[in-house]
Amino acid sequence: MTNESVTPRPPSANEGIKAASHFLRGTLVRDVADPTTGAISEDNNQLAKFHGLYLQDDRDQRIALKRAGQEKAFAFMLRVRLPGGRCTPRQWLVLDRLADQVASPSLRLTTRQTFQFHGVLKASLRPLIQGMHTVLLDSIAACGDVNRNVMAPPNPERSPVLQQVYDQARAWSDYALPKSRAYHEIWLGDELVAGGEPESEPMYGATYLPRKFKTGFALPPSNDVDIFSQDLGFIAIVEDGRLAGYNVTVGGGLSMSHGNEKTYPRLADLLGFIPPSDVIAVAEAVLTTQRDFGDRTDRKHARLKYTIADRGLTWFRGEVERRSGVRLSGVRRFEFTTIEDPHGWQLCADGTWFYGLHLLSGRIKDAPGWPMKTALREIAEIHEGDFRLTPSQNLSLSGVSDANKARIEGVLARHGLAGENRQTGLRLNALSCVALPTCGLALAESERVLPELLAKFETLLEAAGLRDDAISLRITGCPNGCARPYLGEIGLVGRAPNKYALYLGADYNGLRLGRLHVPSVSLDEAVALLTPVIRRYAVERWAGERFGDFCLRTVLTEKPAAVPATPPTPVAT
Ligand code: SRM
Ligand code: SF4
Repeated sequence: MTNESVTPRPPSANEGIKAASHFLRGTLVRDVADPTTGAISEDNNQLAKFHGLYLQDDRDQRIALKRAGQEKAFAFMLRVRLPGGRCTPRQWLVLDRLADQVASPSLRLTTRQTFQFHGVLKASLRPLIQGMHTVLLDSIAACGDVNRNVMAPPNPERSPVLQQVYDQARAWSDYALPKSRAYHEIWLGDELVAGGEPESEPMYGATYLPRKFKTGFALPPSNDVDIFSQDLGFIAIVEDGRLAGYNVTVGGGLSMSHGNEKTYPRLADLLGFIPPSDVIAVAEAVLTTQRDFGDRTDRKHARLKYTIADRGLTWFRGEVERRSGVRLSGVRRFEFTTIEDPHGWQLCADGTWFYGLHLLSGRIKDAPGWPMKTALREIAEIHEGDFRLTPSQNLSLSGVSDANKARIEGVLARHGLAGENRQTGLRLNALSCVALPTCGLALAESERVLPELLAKFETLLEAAGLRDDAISLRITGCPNGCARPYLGEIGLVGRAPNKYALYLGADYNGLRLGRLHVPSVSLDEAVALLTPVIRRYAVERWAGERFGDFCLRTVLTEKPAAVPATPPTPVAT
C-alpha cells in the first residue's frame, strides 16, 4: 500500500464541538436554563471545561438512584484559575463563604495550586462565578484544551528572585488566556456578542489546542512544581544573585491507560536556555507548534509529549526557534535537591515569617475534632500577607509579622490544630487525587483511603525507626496521574475497586519515573509487599540513600515481586 492510499484519520469529536461552538459558547445558556435536568448535554460539557466546569455526579448515590428510577445526582466541579497559587485573605473569605452557600462545604486544594469546589448545582453556577468575580477571581481556562493554571514556586522568600519568577508565570498565564468573551456573557451577564462582531483567538484559533497544555516555573534547588511533568517548563537560573534566564523544558506528561502501550508517562526534555525577556515569545512558539502539529485525531495521543516523541526534539527546537525568532543556547547548570514544602514557621530575609501548613490531600473542611475550615477563616480575618497553595496540596501563609505570628498560632492552638505539621515523613509527603465519589474517571478510591493506608504504613515505619524519614507516596484512582503517582517513590495507580498498579523507584526530587513493580494489588497486599522492603531499607540503606533509589538498587533489580498470600501484621519492636 502506498502512502497516498492511506486515508487520513478524521478529527476527534471534540474538534467538531470546538469548531461549532462559536468560541466556546455552544448552547450552554440554554442548557443552564433548563430546569428539567441537573445535567447539560455532552457537547456542552466539553465546552464547559474551558469555563473551568465539569459535570459530575455523586457516584455513591448512583445505584440507589438508578433503582429508584431517578436521574443521577448531578452537580458541577468548578476549578478556580489561580496562577502560582496565590490568593489574598479577602479572596479566601469569599471562597470560604461560597463553599458554604453554593457548593459542598469543603474546599479542595489541587496538585496544580488552585481550589476546586464540588457539588455545585446548575442553578448555583452563576451565583458562584459572580461571587468569585467580586474578588477578581475566575475559572477561565482552568480546564479545557488550553494553557491551564500556570504553576510557580509558592514558598515565599526562598530566593530573592522568587517574585520575578512569579511575575513571569503570571504574565504568561495572562497572555495565554482565551480571548473569547463567552465566559463573561454566560456567567457574568455581559451583553451577548453572539451574532454581533466576529471574535477571534489570535493565538489559539477557533479550535484551540489538540489537548490540555500545562506550564510550570521552577526555582532550583526546589522542584516543588514537578517541572519534568509539565508540557512546558521554565527552570530559573540564578547567577550572581540575579535571574539570568531559564532552561526551557518541553514534553512532560504523566497520563497513560492500563494495557495501552501507546500511552505512557514521559518526563520533559531540556530544550535550551533563554534570557528572561524571551519567555513569552518562546512559550507562544511552543504552544503554537503543538497547536499546529499535535494529533487532533486521537485524544489519547494528543499531548505535546507525543508530538515530540514522534517528531524528535531537534525538529521541535527548530520549529520553536523559527516561530519565536529566539535562538536557544546550551542548557545551564542547575540542581534540584528538594521537592517538599517547608512545614511550620520560617523566617524570611525581609524579617517577616511564613507558615507552611500541611493539609492531607488538600482537603479543607470542618470535621469533628478537626475544624480546619473554621480555623483558616479566622486566620484569613487577621492575616495581612497572602495564602499560597502549593503543588503538594499544602498551604503557605506568607508575609506574617511577629505580632500576627502569635495570633495565628493562637487560632491554630485554640482549635487543636497546632500539631498538624508534626506528622510522619510519609504523611507529610503523601499526595492523593480526588477520585471517588466525584471523579467520573475513577476506577478505585484514592483520597478517601489515604488516611487508612498511611496509618498502616506508619505502624511499620515507626517500628523500623523511620518515622521522620521523608518517603513520597502518591495514590490515584486511575492512570491519568492527577497526583503525579509515577513520580512518587511509592506510586499506587487505581485499576479496579481496591486494585492498584504498584510503582516503585522514582526519584524523590522528581527526576526519574517509577517502574511498574506489580500490576495489580489490593492496598493490604501493597502494604504486605512493602513490609520487608521497608524493613530492609531501615538497615541496608546507604548513607543518605532515598527510598526510591534504594528500591531501584535492590527490589527492582532482584527477582520479580510475589504478592504474599496473607498480609503479615506489622510487628512492633
Ligand atoms: Fe487531572 C482529568 C482532578 C491534576 C491528568 N483530573 C481530571 C478530572 C477533571 C476528571 C475528568 O476529566 O472527569 C478530575 C476531577 C476530579 C474531581 O472530582 O475533582 C481531575 N487533576 C485533578 C486534580 C484536582 C487532582 C487533585 O486531587 O489535586 C488536579 C487539578 C489540577 C489543577 O488545578 O488544574 C489534577 N491531572 C492533574 C495532573 C497533575 C499535574 O497537572 O501536575 C495530571 C497529570 C499530568 C498530565 O497532565 O500529564 C492530570 N486529569 C489528568 C488527565 C489525563 C490527561 C492526559 O494527558 O490524558 C485527565 C483525563 C483527561 O484529561 O481526559 C484528568
Ligand atoms: Fe480522577 Fe483519575 Fe484524576 Fe484521580 S487520577 S482525579 S481518579 S482522573
